[in-house]
Amino acid sequence: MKSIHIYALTAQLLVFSVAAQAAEAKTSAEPAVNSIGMRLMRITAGEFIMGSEESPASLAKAYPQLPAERFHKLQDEAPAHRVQISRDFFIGAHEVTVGQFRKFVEASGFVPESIKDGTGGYGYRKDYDPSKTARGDAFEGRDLRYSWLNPGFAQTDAHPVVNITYADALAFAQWLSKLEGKRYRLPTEAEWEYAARAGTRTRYHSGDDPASLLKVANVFDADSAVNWPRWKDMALSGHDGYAFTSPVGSFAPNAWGLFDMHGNAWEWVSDWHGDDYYANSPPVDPQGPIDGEVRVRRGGSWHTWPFYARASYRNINSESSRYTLLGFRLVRELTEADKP
Ligand SMILES: [Ca+2]
Ligand SMILES: [Ca+2]
Repeated sequence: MKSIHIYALTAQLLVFSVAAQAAEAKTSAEPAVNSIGMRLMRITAGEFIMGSEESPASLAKAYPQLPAERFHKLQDEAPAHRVQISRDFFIGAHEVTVGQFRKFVEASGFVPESIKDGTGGYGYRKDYDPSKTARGDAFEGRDLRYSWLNPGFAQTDAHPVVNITYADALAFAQWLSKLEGKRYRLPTEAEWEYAARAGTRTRYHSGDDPASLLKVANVFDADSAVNWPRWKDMALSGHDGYAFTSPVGSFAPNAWGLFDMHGNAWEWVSDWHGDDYYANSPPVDPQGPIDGEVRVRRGGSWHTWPFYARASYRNINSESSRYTLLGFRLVRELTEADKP
């Protein structure tokens, strides 16, 4: 009897230890640090459920501030479908920072698109009133006074760079690839969501409750609402401490060591957007439609209402968009030296 009991206990411990190893294997505990000080986490290949099929009624209950019809316009998040990421990859633990982008511009002489095309970027100005403009936009622009160097509020080199176009992000990745002899690129939309979820199925990696964002994300909260009182009802209740962008890594990371996957800056991914793409996408390493009109951005921002910061939410921009809320993070592909 005793020996059977011991056997059962041993088997149980074995199961536990295999499970623990599998969870740990998703990411190395320590980030790799590259030649410009960018911290990268290794993400292990695996499977996940991409997208969401949450019912409009369930969403309406969680986000009572929004009009109910809003929840019937999320068809591009469905169907929720199994996706396999077939290869390990590294991804930035943080959004690309102002300091990192500055190194790129200084070393390469690159002129970002908002400056090159002579139309400028967007920015915050205290006495700018959206209701007095034709577009009703929350920010002033385009205007040459605004660019990655100036979104109208103070940023240090540790803040996420914004006012970045798709081409700007690609140029940064190309420069860094050449500098290191390794391939850097934007994440695919599937890689981004896989990394953001870090094994979770909930609205946020912090759970389903929008209030859980306070610990993990810089979003449109009571601090931001002071500057846009007309949208104060949409703000996350409580104070996350930042009315504008926050230094990257100011909040708790997800289970795979990634910071600001919700909030701070929206992040470009490489995919074109397709409204019905999830119904037809390949199950292994989907790359997005082969062409399209607009690219996808993910994760929400410091000016984004909690509903739009969900892990499954897909937002779009034309490639030449540059905005006070829009930045990026990079993936680095594995080299021979990285392979186990
Ligand atoms: Ca905030
Ligand atoms: Ca972000």
